[in-house]
Formats: sequence, C-alpha cells, structure tokens
Amino acid sequence: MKFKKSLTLLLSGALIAGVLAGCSSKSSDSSDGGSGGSGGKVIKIATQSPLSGGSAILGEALKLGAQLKLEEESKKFEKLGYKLQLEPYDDQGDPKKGVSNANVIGADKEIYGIIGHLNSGVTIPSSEVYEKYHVAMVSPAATAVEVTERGLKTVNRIVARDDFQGPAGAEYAVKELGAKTAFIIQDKTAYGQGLADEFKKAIESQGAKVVGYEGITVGEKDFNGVINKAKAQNPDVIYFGGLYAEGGLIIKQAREKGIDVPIMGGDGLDSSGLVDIAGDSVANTYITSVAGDSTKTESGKKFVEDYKAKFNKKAESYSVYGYDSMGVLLKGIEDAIKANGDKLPSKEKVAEAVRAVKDYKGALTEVSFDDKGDNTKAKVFLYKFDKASYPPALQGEVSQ
Ligand code: ABU
Repeated sequence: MKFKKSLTLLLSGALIAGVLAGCSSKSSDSSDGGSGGSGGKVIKIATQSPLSGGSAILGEALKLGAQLKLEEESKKFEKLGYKLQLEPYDDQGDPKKGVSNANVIGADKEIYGIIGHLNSGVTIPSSEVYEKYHVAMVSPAATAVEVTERGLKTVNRIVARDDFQGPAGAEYAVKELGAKTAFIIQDKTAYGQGLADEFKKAIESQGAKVVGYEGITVGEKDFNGVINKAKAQNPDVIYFGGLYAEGGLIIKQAREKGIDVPIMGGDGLDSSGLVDIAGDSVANTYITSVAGDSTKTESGKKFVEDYKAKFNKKAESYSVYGYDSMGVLLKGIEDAIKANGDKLPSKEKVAEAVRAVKDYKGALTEVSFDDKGDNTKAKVFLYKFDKASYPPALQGEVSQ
C-alpha cells in the first residue's frame, strides 16, 4: 500500500513521514433531465438507495449527485435523439425492499441502468435481479468484497473494496496510533461484519491483539452492554464496522463512560450524521473512507458549488460518487449507442460498454473497471474528527 499524507500534515510535520507504504416506494420526484418534455426515445436511469430510515442522509446524497449529472448530460443525449429520465427508488436500506424494487426496475423496458445501492447488504441480492434482466449497475458506495466477487456482468462500483479499506485502517491503527490491542464491534451486516473481519485479520497480522469482538443490531439505541465489555478490556483502540446511525451512538455512549481511546471505523461513518449524533464526543475518532474530499480538486470544488446551488444542501461524502457513477454509466450508454449506429442498443450491449469504461475522469474520481467491475483507480482515505464538525480532517490517502 502507498500512503500519501495530506499536504497540511506534511507541512505541519504532525506525523512521522512515510508511515504506511421503490415502485411500491418509488420516490415521486422523477426528473426528466431538465429536457422540459422534449421528444426522443426515453432512456430511464434508476437510483436505488435509502431515502428514508437511519442512513437516509447518505442515500439521498447519492441520489442527488446522480440527478445532477443526469441533468447536465441531458442536452448531449437530446442531440443523439434520446431523452434521459431519472427514476429514484427508496430501498430503505432493506434487502427485501431492494429486491422488490429491483424486480420492478428489471421489468421496465426503458430502464437502462441503475445507480446504487448505498448498502452492500442490499446491493448483493438486488444485483442478482439486475443480472437476470441484463441491466447495468454502478454503485457509488457499496464496498463489501462479495459485491464484485460473484462474476456478474452487470455489477460495477467506483469505490474501493473492504479488503483494501479494512487493512488500511489496521495499518493506520498500528503504525500511526500505536495500537497493540483492539476491541471490535460490528453491526452484523454484509458491510459492517465484512469490514470488521478485514480489519481484524489485518491488525492481527501486524502483531496486535484483538481483545474483544462483538455484534450489535442495526436500529439498536442502547450500546451500554457492549461498551462495558470494551471498557473492561481497556483496549488501545475501539473499531466499529457499521453505519453512522449506530456509530454515532456508540461513540457518544463510550465517551460518557469515560472511554477516551481512539475510536475507528470505515466509510459508513463518513457522514455529517455522525457529528449530529455524537456531537463533541466525536473528537478522537478516526475513519477510513472510500470517499475523497471533493474540495481538494478544482472540478470537485465546482461540483460542491453546483450541488449547493441546485439543492441548497452541503454535499456529503457520497454526493460526488453518485455524480461520477452516473457519469460512468452515461458514458457506457453513449458508447453503446454510437457503436450501434446511433440506434438504441440492447441492455446487454449497454452493460458490456459500461464494463469496458477506461480512464473516465469524473469530478473527483478516475474510473477504469477490471473484469470483475472493480475500479482499479479507487483509493482509500484516512480522516480524523478533531471536533464536532464535518467534513473531518484529511490525514492522507492510500493507493492500490
Ligand atoms: N460502504 C458504505 C456503505 C455501507 C455498505 O457498503 O454497505
């Protein structure tokens, strides 16, 4: 792994150098790409993400980013004779709802692609349905290893996997935070458990000892039982595999019990929602994220301004990933249309063209898919929350 520290940190010298080498719930705000109802064959793109429930902040961010890109690209598609239309679905972060929506999406002859999901545990079963209907999916956020390990032709993602993210966190915990012991908590989802297991394997291989490994349930609010177990072990670091709703409460309740050691987690904690829930307790929390800081590039800064102007909201971690995922999907569709003499191609041909995307430059990301649908250019980022503000401070990034 190649760890590159953020410029701020390099200048401050704060760290030692060279450390780590649905229709039933379909949203009613379909967008016609701003084309004002002009003619042309309709190409619908669905989004699936939690627009309600505990992780709705990230789910909405993903959808809004995708919407912005679709609207920006609509003029180009009009010239080709096509009218883009967004079809947002609320998967509620629930695998059953995701699959139910996926069946509706698959049966819709005009839907040529899907941006989503946020949750790996929803992505995995829903994408079996997309594969059956040959509809290309690009996920801006699902990081579980299994998502792209099943040999599905329609499944792609632009973010790094948890077998990259977990070890990056473990290496940071050992080499930067000096952790010799870790207490691990995970939310028993495909994402939370998968990430926690990758962290566990990696930190043990670095010579640290895991002094506790506990599961919690999504939606739980009182974590005193598991926090008491952690406190009794007096670990150097507590690691949580899961999302910000539970993560925020774990951090808050741990600090209330006087636990002041670093608390770590993954990209599921990369949300303003973590700060809303944990408040000042969030200080001394470290996360890995598969999402970079949009404000670090000119195109990223422009995206953040355009997003704010359009939606009157601050961009979240996954907003720009929704935007870039839509860019990749539309590039694949455009390529497939052109290869088919400007006629509408089959969904299979679209899926092939999406998988073939190479060297795509988005607002923040670069994307080249490998034969599994993973992005060979995906990175992992390290952040620290010093105080109750979002985004957290970038500590550095790791390339593959
Ligand atoms: N990777 C962030 C969202 C959680 C998931 O993959 O399920």
